[in-house]
Amino acid sequence: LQCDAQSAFDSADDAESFEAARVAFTGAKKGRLKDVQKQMGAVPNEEKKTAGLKLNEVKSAIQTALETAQSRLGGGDDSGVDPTFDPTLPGNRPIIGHIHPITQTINHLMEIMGRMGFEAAEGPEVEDPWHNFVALNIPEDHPARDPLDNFYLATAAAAKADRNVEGEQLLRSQTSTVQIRIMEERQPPIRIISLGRVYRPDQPDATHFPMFHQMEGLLVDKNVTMANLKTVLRVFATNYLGDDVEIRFRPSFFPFTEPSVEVDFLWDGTWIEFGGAGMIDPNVFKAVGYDPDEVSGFAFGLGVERLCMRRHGITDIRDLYSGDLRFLRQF
Ligand code: FA5
Repeated sequence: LQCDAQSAFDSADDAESFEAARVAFTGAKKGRLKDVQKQMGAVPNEEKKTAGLKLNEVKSAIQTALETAQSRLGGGDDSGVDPTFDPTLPGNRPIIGHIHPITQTINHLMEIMGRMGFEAAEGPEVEDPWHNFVALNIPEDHPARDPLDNFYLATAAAAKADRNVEGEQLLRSQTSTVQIRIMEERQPPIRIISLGRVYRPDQPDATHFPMFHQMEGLLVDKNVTMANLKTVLRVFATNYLGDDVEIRFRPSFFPFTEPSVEVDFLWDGTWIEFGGAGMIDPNVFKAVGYDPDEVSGFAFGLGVERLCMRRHGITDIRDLYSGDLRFLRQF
């Protein structure tokens, strides 16, 4: 038995043959050592001592052969620990991902506006023409409703004809829709912001993308003036872009504000538009059931991507949506 075991362990050259030898000789149930042990009962009393000593000798010789084979094959002890494992080396950092720069920007903007008392509100991305246009004083024949400037949801007939036509619903083209939804639900005073995605069939370039985010602001109360609007936008811009940011207001036109302005910041010597704003048009107040002689207010809609780009020195909006981790990991 001892000779058989010795040669079996000596000739074991991989984990499989080692395991076969281990089971054959030292296996708890069918191992040959076990068989011999079982036969000890039949040994006459006077020979028991000698036989016992011999058995122990064989057992320890087999155990030695087993351990020699085990360490030769690299198993070391059988604690399951890889002998090449060095617990003092630094570990591999698990890849857990991180928050997208636009989401980080949204959280930052909410925090700044929150300090000025603006509460965050939300509205749906699939809208009806009432909230996206009509209540915002954009009549049926207005060019802003053109199918070429909006993503209308296909009606069955339009889909069949493969045409994008003005239909029941569309992907909202601006967050100004949320102004209407909030005013329909609540009474003044109101002070909210709404941050979310909007969609326009714009040709992508360094400053345009067909899906982007806006931060809408709405404040309605008594005796609100254009000076209040300009102060809020200035305080916001210096908080987010730094005390030395230069911003300017240009006269403009939006159907839902009167007067209206466009707001620009200076970036490396060039004025870049980052939003539109103005005093709420009386027709909008009427559409939501407010009395324009009783209340006044302002609204603004800012491009979130452009703010994020200016703060972080990103020169192409498309980088934000390329999904390139080498770019995204920098934020
Ligand atoms: C509006 O969308 C108005 N709703 C803003 C407004 C709100 C005016 C409340 C008055 C009162 P405009 O179309 O200019 O305005 O868009 C606002 C900003 O969105 C732009 O200044 C720009 O920063 C951003 N923007 C517009 N189109 C794109 C685009 N394709 N990609 C990225 N950003 C865009």
